[in-house]
Amino acid sequence: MSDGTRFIHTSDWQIGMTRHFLDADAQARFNDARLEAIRAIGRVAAEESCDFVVVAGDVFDSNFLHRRTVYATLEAISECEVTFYLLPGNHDALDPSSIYQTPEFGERKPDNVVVLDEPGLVEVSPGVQVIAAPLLTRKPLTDLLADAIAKAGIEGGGKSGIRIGVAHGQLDSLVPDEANPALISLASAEQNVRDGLLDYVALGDRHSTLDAGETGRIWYSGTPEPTDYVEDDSGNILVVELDGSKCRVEKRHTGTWSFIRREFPIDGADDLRVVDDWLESFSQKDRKILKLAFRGTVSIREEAELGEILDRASDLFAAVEDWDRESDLAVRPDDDDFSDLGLSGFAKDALDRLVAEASTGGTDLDDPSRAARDALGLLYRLARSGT
Ligand SMILES: [Mn+2]
Repeated sequence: MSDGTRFIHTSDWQIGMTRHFLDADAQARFNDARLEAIRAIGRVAAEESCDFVVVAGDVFDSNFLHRRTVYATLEAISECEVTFYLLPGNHDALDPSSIYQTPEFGERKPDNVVVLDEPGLVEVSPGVQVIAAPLLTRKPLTDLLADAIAKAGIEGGGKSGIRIGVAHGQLDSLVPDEANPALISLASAEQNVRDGLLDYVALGDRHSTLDAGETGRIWYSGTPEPTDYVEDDSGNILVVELDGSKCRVEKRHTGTWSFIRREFPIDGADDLRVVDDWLESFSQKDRKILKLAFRGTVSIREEAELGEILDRASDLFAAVEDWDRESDLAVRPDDDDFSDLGLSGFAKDALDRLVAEASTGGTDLDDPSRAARDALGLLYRLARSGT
């Protein structure tokens, strides 16, 4: 009988996730990083002499992935020396279309993979049990952790050994949304911990790491590779040690990608240098996804320069997105924007008309002055590249 164990808690691998702002090359690197995370987990498990790994849901981003992706996932796990217990989450629910029931998964499933495909108790190592709460449908209608505990029939009785709850979904304390019947009750999870029915609760669904509630034994691991801008602490796994009455949880950073949002005030050429320096300051740019907003007023010349800076960045970084909602950049033609371009004749006439039109203000997409400013920006870049 065991009174101690060490294991890895991870979740939300989202293998196969696609992001619309990544081009084909960047998407391929993003996919690779998610597979590399599995190998990183295997290395940490070996270093820390972990007994097993629990993946608390959303191993796969979808039930409909190319079999190449399924193969690659299972290959990566098979290279690790511990057993991985995979819980179906909402993205990879154990419904009739489940990826876990496809021939490609079944035929290539290595010996060190166990799918937690039924609610209830599973012995994962001598004296250590998991209470699994798999999603059998994308949108469950009850608190599946509470259901799994009820099904396991452990309430009231004493226990020997160690018991770990594994579930996927939001805690009611985090999403006060009474309309969602599937929220996991934090109060009852904490009560089960205090009563000694559960020694630890491994949760998935939130992509940021979180120590939930007061017990120090109920955690979201977060995703091992970031998936979005809104995550405040993603790219981690947890090494959990349960020993007698003690619980120690150590966060280990595994993420190699980052999502970064940033807003810049722009009011002249110096501010453009700030943007350029900030972009240059990053290492591993090909694993950084940026969303940028600019506020202020620029001349046509400065707008064109900003365009060049961003064009270059978009070929250096994994992606550079426009943060439209937060952007408010007014473009004002200055007389000296075009004086050194040496335009004459009909080009000069067109230039003068565009400048007059552009000066009428208006920022709506269909405003003629905006079209005139865009045309001026293009003229500026074309004329400059021709000189
Ligand atoms: Mn997820």
